[in-house]
Amino acid sequence: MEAHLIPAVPSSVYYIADFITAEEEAFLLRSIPSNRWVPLSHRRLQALPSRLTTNNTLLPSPLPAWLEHPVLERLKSLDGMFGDAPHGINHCLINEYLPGQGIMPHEDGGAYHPVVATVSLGGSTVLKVSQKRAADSAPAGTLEDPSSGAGTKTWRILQEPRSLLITCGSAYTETLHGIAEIMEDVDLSEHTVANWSLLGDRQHFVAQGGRSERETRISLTLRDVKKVSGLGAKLFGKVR
Ligand SMILES: O=C(O)CCC(=O)C(=O)O
Repeated sequence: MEAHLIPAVPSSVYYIADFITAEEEAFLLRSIPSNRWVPLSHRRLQALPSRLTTNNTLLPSPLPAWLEHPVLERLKSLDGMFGDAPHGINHCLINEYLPGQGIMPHEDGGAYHPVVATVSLGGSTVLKVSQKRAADSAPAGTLEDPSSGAGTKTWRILQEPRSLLITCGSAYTETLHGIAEIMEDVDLSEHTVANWSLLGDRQHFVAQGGRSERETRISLTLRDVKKVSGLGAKLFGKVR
């Protein structure tokens, strides 16, 4: 995994270009249930196997079979990234962003084991990662954009379709992440993109003059919810 570590960003964020093939991407896009979307004002999402209860507990149910190959299988083979997670991986949040849509800077918080894997499908986007300020150490949830804070360190991570991003360690606990609500990401270069050297197709962005028009993007964010209600923990134990 060391070869995939994004330099300069707080430790540890890994980027793997072409984590899945174009055929696998098409299979995943076909498999996402069309009747489970929850519309939000700026995007839509669905949670598999279900949303967490009010006290951040997951009800007992396995992840759908279509996530097993290639996504879960391949994640399990990544040098024990989820090795310390109590159940392996038991939750997948699916976000869909149309051009111009994004997500406010936030942290994923304490409901999850502090490792998150994001598989990107469809379009490219820039994830903005920023160092939390003291004032951001509030309870987990959606936070105001900290980019106006003087001296706040930020990094840009370009997520190509079919890539995998893994965030853990102090990057999980000490940073916020968000996606700007814009139609096009601009000024993409080795000087402005933290994972430039790890991109699968840098030339594509160079040829576009450092610009990338947003297209519909779907992300699968895979995590381990720490609290599973009693029966579930026994029936659907560690996914390894
Ligand atoms: O779509 C993404 O890449 C980010 C999703 C995200 O921030 C989240 O699910 O908490």
